[in-house]
Amino acid sequence: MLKIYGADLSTSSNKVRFVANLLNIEYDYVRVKVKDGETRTAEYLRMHPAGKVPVIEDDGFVLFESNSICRYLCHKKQSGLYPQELKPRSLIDQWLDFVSMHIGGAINKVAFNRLFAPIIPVEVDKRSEQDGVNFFNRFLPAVENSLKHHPYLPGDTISLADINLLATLDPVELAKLDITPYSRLVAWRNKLRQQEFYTKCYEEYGETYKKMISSGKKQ
Ligand SMILES: N[C@@H](CCC(=O)N[C@@H](CS)C(=O)NCC(=O)O)C(=O)O
Repeated sequence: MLKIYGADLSTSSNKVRFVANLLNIEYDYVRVKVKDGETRTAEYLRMHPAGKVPVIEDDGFVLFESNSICRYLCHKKQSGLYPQELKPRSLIDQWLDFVSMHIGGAINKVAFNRLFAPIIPVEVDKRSEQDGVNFFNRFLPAVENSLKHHPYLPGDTISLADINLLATLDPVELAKLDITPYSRLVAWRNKLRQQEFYTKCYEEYGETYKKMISSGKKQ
């Protein structure tokens, strides 16, 4: 059976679980305790040379990087989430790259400084935090605009690009980033967050987050 090595606070790990759930792929979820050094063991580093989550192991085949893993799972199931046709697929790639690079990059800067730095603890980098807020405000309108033209990010049907954006946005409330000015994005997100592929995973994830924040510990 497919094994997903991940951590509850990892949006990249949750993205892989969302896709596996959507594709009805059965999996064993292996919770990796990052703070206890489980990603630094020789055994783990053989799977991921930089010691990150997520990683999958599928019948002896090992793969890391969440977007690559999601593409692999879609290929395997020949899923319309990531279709074969050149142009629709390229539009999905475009949004995968844009969201991971620009929106994910912005949220990571803010979330690191507002949520994790005080807990680790390391000094908060105010400049990096502000850069994150500025990039977030600069790049969100591109997504809102795309949702003006069709119900999902690249087109009329749900795609891998939507799942990537959904997972990427998960920490916005905790990081105090405001998405309410983007009404189409908010409606799109609310619709997807009610679906089982998401709720199944988010219930545990949300609980872990709350515990982490209230106990001041990183999981
Ligand atoms: N681009 C990677 C990001 C992987 C990543 O940064 N994972 C984080 C959790 S979201 C991690 O493993 N952090 C622990 C560490 O860097 O030691 C992906 O999408 O898989």
